[in-house]
Amino acid sequence: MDIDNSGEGKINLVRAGKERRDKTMTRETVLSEVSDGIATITINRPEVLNALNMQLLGDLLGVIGEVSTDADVKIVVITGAGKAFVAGADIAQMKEFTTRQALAFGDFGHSVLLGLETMDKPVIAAVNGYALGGGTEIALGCDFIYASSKAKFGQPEVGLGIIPGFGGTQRLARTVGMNKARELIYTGDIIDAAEAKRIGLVGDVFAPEELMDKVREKAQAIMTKGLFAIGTAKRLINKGVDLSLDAALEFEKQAFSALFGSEDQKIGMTAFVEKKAPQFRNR
Ligand code: CO8
Repeated sequence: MDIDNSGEGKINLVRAGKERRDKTMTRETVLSEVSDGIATITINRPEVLNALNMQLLGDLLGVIGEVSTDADVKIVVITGAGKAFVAGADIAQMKEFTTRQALAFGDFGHSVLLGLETMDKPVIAAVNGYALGGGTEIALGCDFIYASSKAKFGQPEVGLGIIPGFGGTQRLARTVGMNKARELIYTGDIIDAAEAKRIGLVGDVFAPEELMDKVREKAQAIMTKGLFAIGTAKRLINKGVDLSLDAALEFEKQAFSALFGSEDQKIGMTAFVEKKAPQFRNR
């Protein structure tokens, strides 16, 4: 498929048919392709290992908005062009920031992460190479992470005289525990994919040439389930973590019972009783 890299952010329907719709929603530094219900977002500044500058964050936010509201998109995969996932925020741009500019940059980064977290569709990080600083933080904003055996993770910010500023001090601790997060952030150590899997940062590790196929296989398997229910579970997991257990359990009870008013609950349970595969309608 040809990717429209005009940078105008326009939607280009490449092939439209009853069973299959492929399209690209492309910006200058972020490519997006939708195929068979999966939107693949590729962060695309390979000449600087996909370092995040203001323009890239804006492009990414735009694409996240598009895929989250596109009815053809059921699941989202984020990866990087070239040998890196994202080697962090753009140090050359950040170097001259004032405190106020750094705050605005931080706000922008947090909006991107919240866009991934609050989207009611699963988002999988396919980490193909370096995911350092803001790169690990973007992966942490996804629902889970699969990695190439060549991937490397770390929060090296203290070596630059700053701290992780796109949520790393909070989401890393929530994912791998406070002790491990302190160790990684204080040392700036870079860990490989196997170690990232061992500490629970990464769900699974694949050979580099297999990564995207394996991630799409997992995405296809998830798409056979009730996506309305998955979106509800995502919201509960992400919101519940900041609530008291009592409040979170009440929230779960309400959401659980509300799903009995959905078409998918009738479809899923009827299919089970009739020993058929469910054809969910995601509503
Ligand atoms: N920013 C800008 N440029 C970068 C970055 C970066 N983060 N990473 C790599 N590049 C550039 C290099 O400068 C180089 O450019 P050039 O060819 O013009 O010299 C090009 O990418 C290729 O990089 P290398 O030659 O260094 O490639 P290597 O394979 O030798 O090394 C590394 C790869 C180990 C990944 C190395 O590039 C590196 O250490 N990069 C920086 C990693 C880092 O420190 N990341 C953390 C950045 S800080 C951050 O992410 C904070 C996030 C929150 C901000 C919140 C603000 C409020």
